[in-house]
Amino acid sequence: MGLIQESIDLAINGNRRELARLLSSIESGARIPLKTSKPWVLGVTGPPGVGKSTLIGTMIDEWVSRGEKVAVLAVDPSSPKSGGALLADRMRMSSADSSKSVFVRSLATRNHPGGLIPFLDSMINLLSLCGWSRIIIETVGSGQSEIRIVAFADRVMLVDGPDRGDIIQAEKAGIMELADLIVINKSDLPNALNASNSIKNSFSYSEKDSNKMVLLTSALNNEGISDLINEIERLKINNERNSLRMKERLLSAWDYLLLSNPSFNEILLDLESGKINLDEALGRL
Ligand SMILES: Nc1nc2c(ncn2[C@@H]2O[C@H](COP(=O)(O)OP(=O)(O)OP(=O)(O)O)[C@@H](O)[C@H]2O)c(=O)[nH]1
Ligand SMILES: [Mg+2]
Repeated sequence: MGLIQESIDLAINGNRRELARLLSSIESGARIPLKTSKPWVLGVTGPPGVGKSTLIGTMIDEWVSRGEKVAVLAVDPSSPKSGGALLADRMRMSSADSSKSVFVRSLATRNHPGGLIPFLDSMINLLSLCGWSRIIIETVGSGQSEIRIVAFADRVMLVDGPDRGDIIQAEKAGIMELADLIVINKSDLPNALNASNSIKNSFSYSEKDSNKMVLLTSALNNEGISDLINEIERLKINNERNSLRMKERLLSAWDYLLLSNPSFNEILLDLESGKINLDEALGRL
């Protein structure tokens, strides 16, 4: 306990090695006692290859120039050249001063069959306590598990490309519902404006979506980034979406509890062999 407190104090005073070590301990199951702080978290998700990491890189530059300290948790970076590694390379190349204001960490869900839930919250709290004023969670895709991860953020940004197929995917998965802000990246490509107009058009028919922002950016040409940051800073917590997010958080905590029940596998076997039925299995759990 004393040692851990010492380590937390060092991390709070800016020791990045200590911070990294604490994050690893949390990832391997340690419960670290933290004073509560109010973290600022943005969840970023969207289909593979739409430019999330590149865009986050430009957003970091903008935030750092405004005096913020930005930490990124890249969940399941799909290739070593994207996600965490891409951002880390980028930060190494930028000036020493700005790299002091940036912290990037990759997380792999495959190491955690029960999901990231038990430690994502603690990691975010620790980062916030250590002075990281803007915390970003990047995930790839728009399925159920991504929804559950971005539900840990109080603000959610969906990034899409100019390709209509990607957008339909997001609508199907329900991530569109959860997002406060939709960004069509690659605005330098021909179909981007069309894609953005068609989303705006579909929102205009629905009362709950009519105030949802749709923005165009080109991470490649650094266009639209400052406007994007302005809009994100201005976002108000939307009660309806907030309650959707709370529901996802509760459901994932519940799933985790269920999966980590020591009798789970035994009950599963009894179900398989027909010894018990579903109701009885639930009762035992
Ligand atoms: N034309 C164009 N290309 C872009 C833009 N932003 C990113 N790219 C390119 O798109 C490709 C994918 O970029 P990433 O930033 O790795 O995309 P990602 O969404 O993080 O990818 P995953 O993490 O693998 O899902 C790279 O080749 C980028 O250079 C943009 O605004 N315009
Ligand atoms: Mg990426």
